[in-house]
Parts: sequence; C-alpha cells; structure tokens
Amino acid sequence: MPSSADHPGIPQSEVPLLSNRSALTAAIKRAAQQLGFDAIGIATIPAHESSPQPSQTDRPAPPHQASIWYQHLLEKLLSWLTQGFHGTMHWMSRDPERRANPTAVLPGCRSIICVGMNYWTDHQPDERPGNGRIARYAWGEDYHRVVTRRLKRLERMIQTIAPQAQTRSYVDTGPIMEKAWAQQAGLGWIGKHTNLVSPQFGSWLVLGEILTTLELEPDEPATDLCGSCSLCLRACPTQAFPEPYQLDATKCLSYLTIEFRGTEENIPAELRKQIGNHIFGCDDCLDVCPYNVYATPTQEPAFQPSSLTLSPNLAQLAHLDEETFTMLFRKSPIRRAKFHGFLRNVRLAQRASGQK
Ligand code: B12
Ligand code: SF4
Ligand code: SF4
Repeated sequence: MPSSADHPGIPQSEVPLLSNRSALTAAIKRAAQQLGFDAIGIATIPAHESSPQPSQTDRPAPPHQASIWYQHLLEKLLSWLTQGFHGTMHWMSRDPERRANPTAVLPGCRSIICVGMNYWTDHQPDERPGNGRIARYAWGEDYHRVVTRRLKRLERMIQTIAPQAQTRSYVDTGPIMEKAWAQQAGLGWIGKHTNLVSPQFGSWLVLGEILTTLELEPDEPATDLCGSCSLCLRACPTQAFPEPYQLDATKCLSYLTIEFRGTEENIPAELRKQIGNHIFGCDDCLDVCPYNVYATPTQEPAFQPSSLTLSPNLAQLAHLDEETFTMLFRKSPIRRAKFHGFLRNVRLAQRASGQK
C-alpha cells in the first residue's frame, strides 16, 4: 500500500481513493506545490471535444466538432508556419493539427495540469569585455531534466489515487502549445514578446504539463495585462517582432544561437552584427518587462548559476574541444546548440568585442 511519504501533500487517508472532482484537483495541486512547482493551474477540455480529432484520420473535422479554441490555436500556428517564421525548425511544422489539439496526443484528454518553475536568481551576468552572455534559463541544470523528474513523480501519485486515469507529461518534449495552455490554466498571459508573463514571477517561468483523462476543476484563464506597454518590442536588437504577439524566429538571437545549425556565413550579415555578446539564447525582451518587479529569487538549487555560466570567458571557451564541451555541459541546456554551434557563437562574440 502506498504511503503518504511517497505522495507529498496527500494525507494517508486520501491516498488510494479520491474520486470527487474538487478533492482530486486540490490533492493534485497540493502535491505539485510540495514537489517544488511555483505555479500550478488546470485547463480543461469539454467532453464532446475529447475524442481523437482530424490528425488521426487525415480527414478534416466537421465544423461542429472542431472547437473554437483548437481552431484558434491552429490558425495561429498555421499563420506562423506559412510565413516561414519557424526557419529551420522543421519539427515545428510536422502535423500542426496534432500540436494544436491535445486530444490527438492523448485520446480522451479532459484536463491539462500546467506547471511553471521560477528560474530567476538575483545574480547579474558579468558582461565585462571579453565575456559572453548566456540566457538565464541556461545558468543551471537543464529545466527539461528538473521539471520532468517532478512531473514523473506527480504522474505516479495521480495514478495511485486515480488508477483509471491516463496521463502523459511533457516539458517542451511533445507537440503541445505550452504557453497557450498555461494561459488557459491561469498561470499568466502571453505577452507582446510572445512569452508567458506571470503576474507573480514576471518573465521567468519555465513550463511543463500533464495531459490526463481525469476530469478536474478548471482555473480561470489569465487576462492580458500588457496594455499600452511596448518595452519588449523596442528592446529587441534585431526587430524580430513583425507585430506585437508575433515573433519571426529567423531573426531572433535565441533561434540563431541555439537552434540554427548553419555556419557564420549562413547568418545574414545584418543579424550577425547584432549577436554581440549573446553566446547562448537571449533575454533582452524578457529583461525589460515591468512585471519582473514581482520576481523573487528561486529556491531551486538546480537553477543556480556557476561561474562558467555567469561570466563565460570568450578566449577560454574558444579553445574548448568537443570532449570538454560535452563533459562541461552534459546536464545543461547549452548542449542543445551542439559543439560547432556554440563555438560559432563564441567566435562571433569575439569578433563583436574586437578580440578577433
Ligand atoms: C519554438 C520555440 C522557440 C522558438 C520560437 C519562439 C516562439 N515565440 O514561438 C525560439 C527558438 C525563437 C525560442 C526562443 C525562446 N524560448 Co522557446 N519555445 C519554443 C517552443 C518549442 C514552441 C513555441 C511555439 O509553439 N511557437 C509557435 C507559435 C505559433 O506560437 P507562439 O510563440 O505562442 O506565438 C503565437 C502566440 O503569441 C499567439 N498568441 C498571441 N496571443 C495569444 C493568445 C492566446 C490565448 C493564444 C492561444 C495565442 C496567442 O500568436 C502568435 C502567433 O504568431 C516552446 C515549447 C512548447 N512546446 O510550447 C518553447 C518555449 C516557448 N520557449 C521558452 C523559452 C524560455 C524561450 C526563451 C526565453 C529562451 C531564451 N532566453 O533564449 C526564448 C524567448 C524568445 C521569444 N521572445 O519568444 C519557454 C517559455 C516560457 C514562458 N514563460 O513563456 C517555452 C514554453 C519552453 C518551456 N517549456 O518552458 N523558443
Ligand atoms: S529573445 Fe532577443 S532577439 Fe529574440 S525576440 Fe527577444 S530580444 Fe529579440
Ligand atoms: S514588456 Fe510590456 S508589452 Fe512586453 S510582455 Fe511585458 S508588459 Fe507586455
């Protein structure tokens, strides 16, 4: 018999059988909080929409079946893709209908448990000449690892208290539009810089979610509080926002320094010049958001920076060999750029700082 020690936040008496919707929702939220998630919310899917939808049959869904919400998501995604804003991220254009529709990912999905982890620390990047800059989300251990570990524990707990439930967890690891569902679940709103802004943590949440067949109690969707502000749009060094709430990733330094696999010469000259000291990711639009005043330092040890990520010395990094790169960044999101991409970024930053 499982003990409550295996399932933080749940009294022993509740462990095996929680069938009541609100008790189940409360127990899951309590457990998620105890597992270290900073933001937790539930988005739900009405029953008549929770059967598998078009992408499984390749036939368009009759209009009465296709929910307005999926259509909304699908339209946003298709418009982004047809404008080519995904660049070389071809995986983003694979089966957009599935990406827009969680019931195609988990047939019978009724609820999405959305979680966020605060990764803000009160350290400042050391941007003295000769150093590169690494985006905050990559200062510590890879959030995919940190969030996935906890979501797996939460999934196990859910399966114990509701054995009939099917669950599937993702942390940027599946075809889910995570920001849109987090907004529906009340974690924050999609800001003009296209990231989720939390009224409690500002720009600094990473997201994850559990899709489940359980019927849970939904939270209120969050309201957009951007108003007339446009600080993030003006802060972008490459004018990567064709309009508010829309990002042309091909111009974004985050894309160019993390996802883009080409050589220096494959990066258009006008963008190459703007890379500056960004050697992995970019926080420029996130940094200026006024809602960051509410950010408090994370208590999560895994997200604390090292001297390497806080003040990365370009001259030293330029001499890395592949084996050392792999060893240094084996638990870090920086692996994503791959050795050749990371060294390309370092060389560009050296050139921008007049070192080469
Ligand atoms: C592809 C991707 C990227 C691409 C493209 C970014 C983008 N904006 O699409 C690149 C490589 C550039 C990138 C960069 C970053 N990323 Co990224 N990325 C993703 C990924 C895998 C998919 C995003 C996606 O679906 N894009 C497709 C377009 C269509 O969606 P969209 O951006 O949401 O844009 C639409 C909405 O804004 C929509 N819209 C406007 N208003 C509303 C309102 C509602 C209700 C809805 C539904 C839609 C909507 O209209 C836009 C259409 O043009 C997600 C993980 C995931 N599976 O969701 C992480 C994710 C978005 N990334 C994340 C992070 C942290 C970053 C960076 C901050 C990293 C960094 N510091 O360098 C930067 C931020 C750059 C920026 N300004 O967005 C986090 C964001 C967390 C948060 N608080 O929002 C995510 C959620 C990963 C995670 N699990 O935590 N990323
Ligand atoms: S991450 Fe940097 S380059 Fe990308 S949109 Fe934001 S400010 Fe612009
Ligand atoms: S900087 Fe201003 S416009 Fe941009 S996300 Fe924050 S509040 Fe919205």
